[in-house]
Amino acid sequence: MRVLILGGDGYLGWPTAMYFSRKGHEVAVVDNFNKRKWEAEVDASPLIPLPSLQERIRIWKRLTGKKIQMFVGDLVHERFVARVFENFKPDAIIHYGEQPSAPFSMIGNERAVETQVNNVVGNLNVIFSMKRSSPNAHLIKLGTMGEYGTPNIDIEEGWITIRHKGRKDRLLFPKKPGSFYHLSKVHDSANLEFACRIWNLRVTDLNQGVVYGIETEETQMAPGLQTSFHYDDIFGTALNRFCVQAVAGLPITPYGKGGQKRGFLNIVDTLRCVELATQNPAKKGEFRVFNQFTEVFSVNELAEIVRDAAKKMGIDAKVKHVKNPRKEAEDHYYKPVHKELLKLGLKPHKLSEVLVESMMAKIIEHKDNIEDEIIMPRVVWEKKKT
Ligand code: USQ
Repeated sequence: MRVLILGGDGYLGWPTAMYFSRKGHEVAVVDNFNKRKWEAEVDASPLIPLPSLQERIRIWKRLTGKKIQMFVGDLVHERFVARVFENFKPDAIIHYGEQPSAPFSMIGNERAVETQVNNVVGNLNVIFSMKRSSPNAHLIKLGTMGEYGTPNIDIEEGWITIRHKGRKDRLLFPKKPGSFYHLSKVHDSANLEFACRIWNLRVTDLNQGVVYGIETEETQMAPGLQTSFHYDDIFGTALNRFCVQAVAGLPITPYGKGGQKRGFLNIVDTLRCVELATQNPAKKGEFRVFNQFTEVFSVNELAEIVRDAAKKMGIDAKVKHVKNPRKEAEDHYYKPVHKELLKLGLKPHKLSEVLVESMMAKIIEHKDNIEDEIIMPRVVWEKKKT
């Protein structure tokens, strides 16, 4: 297959590129390196310094003999996206190329607009390029479980049949997201569903949970092939942050009561889920949604798992609840369905202490790089007037 990966320089994009390339597919990556710019602007360096994308592609070619093509440009520029599609002619497009952080989108007016313009306009340009030059290609779009929020009912996979006043219809599942970032993904989903309906495109929206992990088989094949691993308050996610906090001798920080539940999955399972989606494409005109996570944990449970794993490694980590910078339910019902990827053959790598220990062992190798001052939350959802 000819696989086009949008956001190929990112935490998931780069491991995905190597994964598909190693399996013999023709791979091209697209990136504008905005994420690196945003990281510099908010002072958030990855734990392990990252070679440029060009350099990683060269290392990969030297190691495997396989070429990964690279297009540098911005998805919000319609002509750039059109040129990439006309030039590469993808069979599958894996779209990670968006601003991925909820706190970043909540810094203020400018970042909220930047997030939504970047994500929504970029996605629209992808849709139009598909329609014009690759109408039979399959788009695998990274959405998020956060689109649904935490409703007091079971969460279905994208769609729900509603009976109302004696009539019924199959509709997109109601959305109640918790940040302008998560909202950008809701808008993407609505645009994609509409495009499938009117132009017969085929799309799989992967409503992914919080990803954790630092390594995949391919990132371990040679020095320099690593992916970006963040632990700061803006681009770092819960479990990754907790592991770094434990290694740094800092308290593990559940926000508020810590009863917030989320779906989680290992980075290795992300790659497999994306592969399963490409191997089993959506039908023409179908907007298909998979809830992509393997386990549900509360933030408190995660903190305890990390604390216990740290103890086994001789680290006496402490859990310290901090004031929640977000506006979110801290004690709630959470039951999302996640059957479709299992039906296609996903064999989850569950989170166990062993895995947490191996993550921490890797973090210990780079302990000297940890910057304590970028760990505590700096962005609040609502500034209280004093
Ligand atoms: N949290 C803490 N302590 C911390 C960091 C986070 O208690 O030190 C809590 C948050 O308040 C939240 C939960 O952990 O309740 C998850 O937060 P997160 O920062 O790990 O993840 P989130 O902001 O939800 O976003 C991440 C990715 C995003 C992806 C999303 C999937 O950054 O790209 O879409 O996970 S999901 O959460 O399912 O929407």
